[in-house]
Amino acid sequence: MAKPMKKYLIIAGVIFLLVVIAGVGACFGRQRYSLSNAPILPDTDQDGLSDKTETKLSTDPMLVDTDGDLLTDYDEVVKYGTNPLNIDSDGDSILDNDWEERREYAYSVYTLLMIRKPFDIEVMTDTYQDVRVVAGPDKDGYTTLEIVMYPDTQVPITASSYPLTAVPDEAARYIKPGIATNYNAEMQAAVKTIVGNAQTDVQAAQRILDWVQQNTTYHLDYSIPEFFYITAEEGKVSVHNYEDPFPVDEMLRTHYYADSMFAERTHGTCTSVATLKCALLKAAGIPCRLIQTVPVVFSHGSQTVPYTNNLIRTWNNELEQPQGDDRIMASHGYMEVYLGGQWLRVDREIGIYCQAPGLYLKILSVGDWSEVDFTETWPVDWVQERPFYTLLIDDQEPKHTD
Ligand SMILES: [Ca+2]
Ligand SMILES: [Ca+2]
Ligand SMILES: [Ca+2]
Ligand SMILES: [Ca+2]
Repeated sequence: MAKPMKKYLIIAGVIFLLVVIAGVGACFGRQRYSLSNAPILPDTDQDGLSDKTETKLSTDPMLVDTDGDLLTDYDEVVKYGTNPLNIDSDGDSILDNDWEERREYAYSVYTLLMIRKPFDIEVMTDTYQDVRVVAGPDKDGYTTLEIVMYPDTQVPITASSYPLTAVPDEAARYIKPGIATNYNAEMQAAVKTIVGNAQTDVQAAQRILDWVQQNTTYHLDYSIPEFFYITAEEGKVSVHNYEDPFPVDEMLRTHYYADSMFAERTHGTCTSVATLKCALLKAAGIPCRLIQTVPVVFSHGSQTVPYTNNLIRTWNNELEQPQGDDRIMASHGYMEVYLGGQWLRVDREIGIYCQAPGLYLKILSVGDWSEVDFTETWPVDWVQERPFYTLLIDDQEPKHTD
């Protein structure tokens, strides 16, 4: 009996793996990048499209918005799929930059979301999402946001020569250590060995990410989003509402501070591993910031989510059906790294929308978790008392396919 059972388990395992691979493929899109040789290409107007690409597209490599419709060439080509040489791509007399019109050439997901602080409206519009405030904050602290997400966006990855010679001030401040991303001299020396003879920033970053994956392990089988308990004032962290049996000092040592995580080759949840990776990237002189995202397909307790039935595509979110005490905390923290002269989302891989299969909305980016305080507005048990509510969600395949 044992053998057939084992066989079934193996088959089940293979099926599971295939589903995971298929899911990952769906999440990241079809194109795969070979990052070890991401090219160094001049980008005169610094819009994210190389001069070479702009010449091929007949856009102006000296001008960020060639047709003058208020959408950058980069956004038209990479994010929206509209024509960067025509202010009205489909000729219906509505300009490409119209909030609805720009959804007609790429797959997009619309959501109406109520959310409490902390979020940063300034950084919420990026290559994957557009955000605007509708109302609020109300008496309970909820602001209502209108959001359009473009999860199919495939960013072109170009590199800069490494070590970096010129980093704009705006990015340079994200090389400095923070309370959590507290790299030290030992880590700086170690990271030199890890990046070795890397010729580009993308190559160096990839080696650091790989090193962390291969040389550190998840510390114990327990999972808390560490920073939900932590505030930092005047350089000191304090822990609130922490009831886990795991001792506080040990939690801080193995999950929060990058220097001790590095020394012990350990890390905690996604926010924790992002801290360690970010500290090592900073130590390598590569600007890095941490981003926090929230799942927009979300329910809690026994609540059903009829709005997800309206979606054309299926976006599995583990939080859709949390059960009892086994609820999964699936807000997701990862990174944005300044590579090839632009900020790229970096999870386990460079330049992808997300690692987890689901729809995640970026709500803020910070140089260090100590710069943000969730403890006031996000209850520790935030699945029950939610700091964000999706009121409406629908998705749309492109109307035009040319
Ligand atoms: Ca350009
Ligand atoms: Ca334009
Ligand atoms: Ca246009
Ligand atoms: Ca139009």
